[in-house]
Amino acid sequence: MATLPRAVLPLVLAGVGAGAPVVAQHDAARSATPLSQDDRMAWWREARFGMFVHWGLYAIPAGAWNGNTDYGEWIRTSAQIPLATYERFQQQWNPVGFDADAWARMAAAAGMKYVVITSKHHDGFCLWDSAQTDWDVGGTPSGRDILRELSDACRRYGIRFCTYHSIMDWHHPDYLPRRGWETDRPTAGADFDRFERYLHAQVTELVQRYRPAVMWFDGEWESTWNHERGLRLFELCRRLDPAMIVNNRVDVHRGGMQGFASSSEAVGDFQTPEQEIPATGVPGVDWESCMTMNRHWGWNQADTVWKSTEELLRNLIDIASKGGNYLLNVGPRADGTFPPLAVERLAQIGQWMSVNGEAIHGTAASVFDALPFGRCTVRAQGDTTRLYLHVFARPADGWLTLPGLGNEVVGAHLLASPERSLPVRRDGGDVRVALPDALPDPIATVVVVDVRGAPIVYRAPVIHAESTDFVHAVTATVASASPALVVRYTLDGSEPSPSSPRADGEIAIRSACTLRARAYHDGRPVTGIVEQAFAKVTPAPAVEVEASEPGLRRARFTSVDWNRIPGALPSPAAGDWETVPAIALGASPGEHVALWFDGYVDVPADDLYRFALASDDGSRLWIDGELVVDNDGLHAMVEKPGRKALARGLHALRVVWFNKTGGAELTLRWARPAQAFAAIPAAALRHDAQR
Ligand code: FHN
Repeated sequence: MATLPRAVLPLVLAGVGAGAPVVAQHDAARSATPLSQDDRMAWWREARFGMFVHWGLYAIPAGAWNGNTDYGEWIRTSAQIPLATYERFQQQWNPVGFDADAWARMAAAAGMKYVVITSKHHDGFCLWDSAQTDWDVGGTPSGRDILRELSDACRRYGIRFCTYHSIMDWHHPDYLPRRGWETDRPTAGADFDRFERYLHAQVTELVQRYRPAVMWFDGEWESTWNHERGLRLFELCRRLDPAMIVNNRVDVHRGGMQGFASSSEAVGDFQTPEQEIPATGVPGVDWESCMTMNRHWGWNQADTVWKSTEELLRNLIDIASKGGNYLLNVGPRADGTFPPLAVERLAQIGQWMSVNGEAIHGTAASVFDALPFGRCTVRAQGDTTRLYLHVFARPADGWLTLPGLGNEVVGAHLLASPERSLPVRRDGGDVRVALPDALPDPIATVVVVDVRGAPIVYRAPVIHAESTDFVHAVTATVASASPALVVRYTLDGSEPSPSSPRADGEIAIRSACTLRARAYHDGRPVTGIVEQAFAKVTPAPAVEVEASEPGLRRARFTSVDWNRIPGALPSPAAGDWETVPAIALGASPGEHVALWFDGYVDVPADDLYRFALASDDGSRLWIDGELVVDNDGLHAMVEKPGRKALARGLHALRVVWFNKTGGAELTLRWARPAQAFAAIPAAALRHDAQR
């Protein structure tokens, strides 16, 4: 479905430049009426581009320790620096070159609409004078309140002030787990609930003192943090400031660096891919790719591997063309100045944005699939739509082809030269625009194409269904690329025609068939035919069990060093088995551990059952000896699907899970057709009666 720009709240934003009026930090969103998600996200979606700042005590060693020069903000634990040694940096903290206005001015000039600064990174050191701890700038010779100076400067320069805040804390005595190598810091007396209260108190300080527009959590992946704690922290943020945006790392479902939550219970206002750009956007889902300019987040003076301005700008364009935001990082030096190579890139980005910023800010995702010449961003403009074509590579014939564009074209020109129209012609279902011989910008020249009405893209419709096989029935839908197209379908294998039924809603399928569909515009077929076969399947028969008892049997293996589940599982001794009521890990499962669940699932009725197996690290699900879900391997929390047609009665069920190190999670859910996923009830889990 074409993704059109969402309504953007009229924002009262100051112009760029010292002395400009203060930005109304949450605008209309601060009104007493309940805030809609669109209201909350409006300025953020309009922004498209922000600055990440990783700054703290780790900038003092600048990435070097004991002869190794490849450290960054993780230096305290990567270099295994004892706490007492690391604490000495606090007295060396003296950022005499820190100029918050200079930072804000560079961000604004680069076209960045918000700044996210590390209020506290994993080392626990706070860039404000917190009442909760002395491990902060208040205890340094300079004593400067970095967050106060930067938040004030952001307001002066018309950009939003935001804070990154790490849940993981390598300094606080109540935070667990300790680093594996930190044998000199006893855990006796450590109270994680007390740490959670400390965390809440500091977040409350940050919001009440500095009013961040975004709370960017991180460090949520260790076993002591869980969904319940994340939900409490998210709800605290909502209570403190309903207009404040909170990322998905407040919770535990982001699934590693790909950053998109994998669970329906996950909370957070936007998804957070890191150091990567997703292949496509996700209509209706807010997301932001955070990336470095070189190879480190925190300042590393030896890091010479800097991305070019071309790469950084094309990342911004690619991300915006997928409907996402780009959070580009700067790691300031210990004295508070930006590295010169970062300053240079920000200025060059700013030059491009000063000409082409309207092709980024306030735009929505492309209405096309891949474009060989570059990218597209979109802006609705009343009864027309503006397409911004970002040309990375000039086609050999000098023409840009817009595949399947069905709209009438109002006009086309270079964004930089609106006075000069470009030739446009229709070529069947495509529109083509002639480029001038010389493209003004080698990184990305923006061509504007204004079209009448909402975008109409003659892209083939997409068939969706929970499953392509079924026992009783299955429901299918056919999605169109544009609301201006009519999709017609057949179920008897014949070609759709203008008189075939419209695929406007759910299509019930009760017998084996092939669904065929194509799109029409003004009665004309304008796409090819898509098709999907659906099969009626016979449920696997239930197994005969002489006698069974409630619960599953579970065996625990320790000291395992698996990267994948072995083909031949170790044989548990009879005494290693215990009976459990559910497929769950229980308290603190630990590391280098594996669990084997064995027994039966009591299926209530003949049907096609879908399964969702989620785990950190690997897991596999067998039903009646058939591998139904393979979620094996070393990974963060990831959910994988599977399905099997099962007759009413008992079916053999086996789940194997392992955790090598770090986070440990395991959930298995199931669903019948058109039902939501849910945990398998304890009453449905049984095992052979003890012989
Ligand atoms: O461990 C951090 C890392 O230091 C950095 O802050 C990035 C930026 O998002 N986040 C974590 C790694 O995912």
